[in-house]
Amino acid sequence: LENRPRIDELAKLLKMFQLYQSGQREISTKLENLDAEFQVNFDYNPIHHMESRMKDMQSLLQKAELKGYDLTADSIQKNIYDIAGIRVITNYVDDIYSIEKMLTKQTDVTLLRRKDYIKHPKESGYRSLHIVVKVPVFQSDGPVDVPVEIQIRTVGMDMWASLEHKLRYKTDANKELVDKYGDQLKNYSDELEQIERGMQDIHKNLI
Ligand code: 0O2
Repeated sequence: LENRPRIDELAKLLKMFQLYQSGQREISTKLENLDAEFQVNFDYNPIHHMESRMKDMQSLLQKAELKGYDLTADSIQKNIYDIAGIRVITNYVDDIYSIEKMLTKQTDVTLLRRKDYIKHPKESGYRSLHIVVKVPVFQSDGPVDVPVEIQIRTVGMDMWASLEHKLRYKTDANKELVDKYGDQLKNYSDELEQIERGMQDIHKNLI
């Protein structure tokens, strides 16, 4: 990194990290509570599992630099929304939208951004619902609103995204291989969508 942040900016960034981590915990707890309530009332869990991650400082600064933002806590806070991230893996496609609805209608949760890559999949075949919500974190001197990015996807979409991510970013795959497997994966993404919808229909008919 050419423009490393100054020490006082670094201190601000570390403070911001702590705050965002609290925001992440607030949202994780809300999701866990909703899932637990579903188990009691409907004998069904919409959430298969959840993963939380904080963007590490290096990739945060790299992203800010790449996008041309100032490497200051203020600018990063204003422009980057995925510092605190939660991935929610559901059993079925409909569970994705019910979880979104149940979470965003809570009075202390506000929807800031929404990208529906299920209705509009990416060129690669990537499918997921991405939302950014803000939630208040109560600090010693009062509440501060914190944005948290939530990626909601089915087990099938998650399996697909992990393999595709590996193909594109993790391996030093040559272009030929990336093209070949990329096309194959795009087809699998469409097939998976059909299979998951078909399985959801069976599931609904069994209730
Ligand atoms: P990581 O470590 O997974 O977080 P923005 O964040 O809005 O400024 P962008 O590119 O508009 O940037 O965000 P987008 O595309 O809505 O979401 C980015 C994240 O979605 C990526 O995070 C991936 O996790 C996932 N993603 C998006 N497109 C694809 C895709 O084609 N294949 C796979 N496997 N995942 C995808 P990062 O930034 O890679 O890092």
